[in-house]
Amino acid sequence: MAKEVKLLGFWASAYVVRVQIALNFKGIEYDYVEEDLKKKSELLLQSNPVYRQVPVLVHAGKPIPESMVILEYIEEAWPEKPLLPQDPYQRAMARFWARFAEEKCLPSGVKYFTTKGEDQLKAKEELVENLKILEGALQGKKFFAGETAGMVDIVAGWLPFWIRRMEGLFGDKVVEEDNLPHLNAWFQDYLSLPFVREKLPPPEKVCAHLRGLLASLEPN
Ligand SMILES: N[C@@H](CCC(=O)N[C@@H](CS)C(=O)NCC(=O)O)C(=O)O
Repeated sequence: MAKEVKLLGFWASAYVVRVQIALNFKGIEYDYVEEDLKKKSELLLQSNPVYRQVPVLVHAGKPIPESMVILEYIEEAWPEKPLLPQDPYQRAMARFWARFAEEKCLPSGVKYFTTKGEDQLKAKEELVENLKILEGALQGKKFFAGETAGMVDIVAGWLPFWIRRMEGLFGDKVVEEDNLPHLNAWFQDYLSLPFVREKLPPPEKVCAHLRGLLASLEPN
């Protein structure tokens, strides 16, 4: 029988993976529908006519696009096992850091991945600067949310997996014990959480996919 929740996704998308991790954290059952991004389904085009992108969460027939919006929706629709703190100030600050991770760290990570030479060195500097600021939000805690992971961990959660893949591809180190000790420890702690690990795509397959993306950026 079809489930009440459906997720339209693409296996190598960090945006999709974060939604899968949140659903897994909450213990929500769903049907996963893999999209061919070169030949998008009618359901995807109708569900997200503005951006035509994955992820889209369909709950009781109603589509919700955009991963950050989906995460907030999941939190509100299934309030048990909260991802956000109950205290209004702490809640606001969690949203602040989630937004910082999304609006500052993610674009600088993309810049690092898509540039070369001098430009990549500059992009790396900018990325490390932003990660130092983000590291400050850990404030000696194991996770951004405290003893267990929460919203900020899931939003910033692409970093541990995808940064390590980029480091492997470029033979470089961005996050290590020496420059970002707390974030480095968080990388390991986050990736070892069972509800996270279960939803990560195979690392080798992701490396091959990233190599393909890099090749597609090369001028013909
Ligand atoms: N801001 C969006 C980004 C989603 C996104 O970039 N999805 C990509 C896959 S990683 C996609 O659907 N690409 C297909 C396209 O743009 O045509 C979110 O957070 O959900």
